[in-house]
Amino acid sequence: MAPDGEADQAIAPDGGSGRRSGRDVLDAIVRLVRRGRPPRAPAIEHVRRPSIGDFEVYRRRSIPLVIGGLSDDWPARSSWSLARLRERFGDRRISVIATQNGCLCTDVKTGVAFEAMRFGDYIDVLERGERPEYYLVEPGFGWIPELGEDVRIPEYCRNAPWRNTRFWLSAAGTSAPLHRDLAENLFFQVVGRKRFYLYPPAFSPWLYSNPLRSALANYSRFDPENPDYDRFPLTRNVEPIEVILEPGDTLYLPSRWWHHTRSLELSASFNFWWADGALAWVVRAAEFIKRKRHLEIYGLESRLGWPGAATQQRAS
Ligand SMILES: O=C(O)CCC(=O)C(=O)O
Repeated sequence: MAPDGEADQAIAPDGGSGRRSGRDVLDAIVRLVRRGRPPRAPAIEHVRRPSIGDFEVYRRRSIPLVIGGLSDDWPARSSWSLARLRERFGDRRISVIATQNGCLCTDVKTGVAFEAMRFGDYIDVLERGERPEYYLVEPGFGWIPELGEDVRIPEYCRNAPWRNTRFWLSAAGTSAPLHRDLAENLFFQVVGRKRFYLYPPAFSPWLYSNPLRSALANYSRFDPENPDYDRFPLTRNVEPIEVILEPGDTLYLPSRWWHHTRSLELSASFNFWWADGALAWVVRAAEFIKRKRHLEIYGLESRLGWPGAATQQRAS
C-alpha cells in the first residue's frame, strides 16, 4: 500500500468524469513505480546575464531560471506604454483569446479559439482600468511585425533551427490555465508583474493531463489557484513552485514544464520559444498533427488561410 491511499487512487484519476484515458493508466503506472511519491522539485535560481556556456548548464539540467538584465537594451522597456502602443498600432488588428472571469477560455473538444479585434479598442478597456473579456495573445512578428524592432533575439536561442514568438498584453487579474509546451521558452516580462506557478514534467502523473486525443492534450484539468482536492486528490502530493516576474526579469522555462500564469498588474510580455536537435523535429511533428486536426496553434491560421481556422473575425 503506497502512502496517502495512493494505490487506491492510482487507477481512477479521472477528475470525476468517470472515463479513463490511456494517459491516465500510464500515469498510474508511473505513480505505482514511484510508490506514490513525486520527485523533489528543484529550487529556482536568480542570475544576471549568464554566459551562453553557463546558460547551457541550466538548460541541460532542465531547471527553470530567472534571469535579470537580458532586456535592458530593448526599446520595448521604454516604449510599451498603452499611449505609445495606441499611437503606433491603434488601428491595427490584433489577435485575442476570450476570457471568463479573467481566465483564458479553452475547450477540450475544440482547443483555443483566437479572434481578431482592433488594437485601439482593446487599449480603450485597459486605459479605463477595466479587464477586457479577452487576453491579447499575438504571434510576435506576424500581425504586427514592427514589434520585432522593440525586442532583441536572445543569444541563447539565436541560431536555433525552430523558433517562435508571442506578445502578451493583459489587464491585472488575467490568467492562463495550467499547461505545458514542447519547446524551450525564454519569457520576458516587460511591463507589470506576472506570477507563474510551475511544476516539473516529472509531476505530470499527479496533474491530471487531458487525454492525448483531446484538443487540449498539453493542458491539465487541475487549477492550482483554486485546488479542488475532491475531484483531483492526487494533486495534494505536489506543490507548485511560485515565481513572480518583475519588469526586466526573464524566465527560462524548459521544455515540458507545467505553468499557470496570473497577471498581477497590467502586464506586457514577450516570449521566444525555440527547439534544436531532436526537439526541433518533435515540435514540428506536433505542429503537423495539430494542423491535420484543424487546431489553431499560433493564432495566425485564419490570416494564412489554413484549413479549419476557428477564428471568427470581429469587425474592426
Ligand atoms: O503569459 C501567459 O499568460 C502565458 C505564457 C505561456 O503560456 C507561455 O509563454 O508558454
